[in-house]
Amino acid sequence: MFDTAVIRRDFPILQETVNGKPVVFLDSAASSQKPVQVLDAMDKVYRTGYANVHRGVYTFSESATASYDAARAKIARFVGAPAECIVFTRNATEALNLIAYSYGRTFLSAGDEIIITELEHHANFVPWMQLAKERGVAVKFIPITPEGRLDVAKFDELLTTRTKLVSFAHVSNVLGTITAPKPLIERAHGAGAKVIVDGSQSAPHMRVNLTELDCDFFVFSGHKMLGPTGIGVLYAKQHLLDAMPPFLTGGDMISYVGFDDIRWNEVPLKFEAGTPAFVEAIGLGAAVDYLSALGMDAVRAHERSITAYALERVSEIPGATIVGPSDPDTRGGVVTFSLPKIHPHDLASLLDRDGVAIRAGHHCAQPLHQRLGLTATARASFYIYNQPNEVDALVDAIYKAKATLRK
Ligand code: 7TS
Repeated sequence: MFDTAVIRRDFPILQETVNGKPVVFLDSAASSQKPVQVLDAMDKVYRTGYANVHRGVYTFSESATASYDAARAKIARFVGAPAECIVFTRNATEALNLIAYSYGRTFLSAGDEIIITELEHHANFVPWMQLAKERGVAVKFIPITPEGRLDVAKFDELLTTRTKLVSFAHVSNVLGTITAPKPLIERAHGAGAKVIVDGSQSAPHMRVNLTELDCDFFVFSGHKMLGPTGIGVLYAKQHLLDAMPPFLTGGDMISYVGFDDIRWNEVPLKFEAGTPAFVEAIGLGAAVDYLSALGMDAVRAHERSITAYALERVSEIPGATIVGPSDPDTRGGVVTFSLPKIHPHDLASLLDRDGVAIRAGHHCAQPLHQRLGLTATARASFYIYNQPNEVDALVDAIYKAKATLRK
């Protein structure tokens, strides 16, 4: 296990104060903070070797291109995939839209079915509902159990030869539920369907090996895993990338453009039209180096332990209801809860007075909140830099807020 106190020294923002209090940052599921190693890697490109990639034959362009390619290779190794199968996007949302536009609109037609789940983030919900509207495809939902797990028996009932795509989150950003992807992937493949795993909340927090997992598509965002904003990843099996038409077209994604004919570049470049966010990709490469040096099993063990402590402490608060599985072995580092008669936005504002940053609202999962019978919840989420005394600060601030609101 690593020493959180040492890690915190790498994060300048964690030395900041908010409203005169040391910041207690408990919103990493929305976006994580960045270590100096990532900031420096990006700064170095801008200061010492910046030029557009895949264009010049001069030194700056060649070194930026080499660093961009090296970042792709690192990220591929990090998730156990070949580098050709890693497409850079802006974020997980864009990666899911890419699949829906390119794969979905080419290979799905009226009468086909897509299975998603009730616990999805809007990013893995809205693109499929749009596709359904346009193409007459049906979307079905794997329900959740009262504990917030996927009802796998229901999946077997929904899965038919009409199912063309199955898409689900590896870890829920609200419930924390770690879904068990492997059996779902095997069953979906048995029925001839392709599988998308939304790894937005798993890739930052646990070891992921896509060769072992054998899903067809996997998506995640760099900014949730110590990297900068503006860079995300789509993984897809190479034969699928080869078969899929481009999503965006223009420069860089072509091998030949003439008046008579246009030919696409090889994958993954076929899906990277225009100047890519290569400095951000290099930053994400540095983030992956940082996480790899800690070891993803150690990252997971740290989060499991702080989540277990948070579940214990928050559940002791009178009236607090925590959603999602109670067993920390099967949940990621998010603790989402509600308190009777206190709106989560009021709670979050009062907590901010004590320097405690949590997220309040529906967390881009309105259908899930409908299922839970709640309009909004409060969420504390953890990462490598959080420590148990921050859980104590959260709980103390909640008691203070309850007293202020006399609830
Ligand atoms: N999928 C899941 C499971 C997520 O948690 C998120 C972001 C996304 C997709 C979309 O990621 P983006 O980088 O494309 O925006 N989740 C959250 C959250 O829980 N709070 O803010 C963003």
